[in-house]
Amino acid sequence: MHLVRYQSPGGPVVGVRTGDTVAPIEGVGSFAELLRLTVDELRIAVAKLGEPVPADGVRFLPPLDGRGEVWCAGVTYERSMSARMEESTEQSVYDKVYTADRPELFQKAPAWRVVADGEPVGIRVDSGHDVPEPELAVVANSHGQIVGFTVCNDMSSRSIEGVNPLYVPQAKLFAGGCALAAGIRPAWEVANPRDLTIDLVIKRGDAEVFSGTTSTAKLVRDLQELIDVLFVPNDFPDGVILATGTGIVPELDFALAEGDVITITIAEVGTLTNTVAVGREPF
Ligand code: DO4
Ligand code: MG
Repeated sequence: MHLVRYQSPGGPVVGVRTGDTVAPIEGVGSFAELLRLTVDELRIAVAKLGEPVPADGVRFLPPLDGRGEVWCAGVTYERSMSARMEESTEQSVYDKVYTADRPELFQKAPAWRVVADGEPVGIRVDSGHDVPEPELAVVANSHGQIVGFTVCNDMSSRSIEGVNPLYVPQAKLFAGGCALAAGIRPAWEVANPRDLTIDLVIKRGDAEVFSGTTSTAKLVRDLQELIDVLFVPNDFPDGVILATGTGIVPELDFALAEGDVITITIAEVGTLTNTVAVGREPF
């Protein structure tokens, strides 16, 4: 089962996708409302469904709305640390944060900036070296409880971050820079979120130009602890999605190009596919 948001003639609908059908959740008008329920309330809500329709005629929207936000954790896998130390002029910040008590957390995008599955993701016109970052994303309700998991692409400019880590906001926050898969797999259906395979495939035309794989077993941070740190100074009245960092970074000789098709698959959670576009349009 996946919790989904989808377009209908009357506006966005919140529903449940099961196999080839989608059904609205009765009495829940937005994802913000859904993410104000406790996990126990959510389990009851998803049992009260309206009339199902075939999923193949449905346009799915990102699973976040209202004041929802996407945040990211960084340098949570050894590979992320080593790749950044290789590209950066300031290496020590990365090994320090990898082992520090306080994780690196940054705000990635408000709900309205998030790109849906199937839409283009962006790279900046003023960046020469860009990569996708395939990440397990934890979905938390307004109470700080983990309600489920989805797939996030934390698109990143290696050339901008590599010059100076203080440029991270510019390397990470730009039009089309954050994509989320269409559905949220409820937490109660994922037996062990710390043992999920993450696959990344990048195609250029018919050619596969990059593929990589990792496992969330290599993530060095506890998922609930990351959420707890996020909630210490903030409230998230409409919920928050926290991408937990990348464990797949291509070698330095690989860079994305316009038209590349990026597919990220996380076992038990979902798949996210986007094509790369350059610049601010058409996001
Ligand atoms: O330190 C910069 C960001 C790191 C990041 O996004 C990641 O490790 O996934
Ligand atoms: Mg990242």
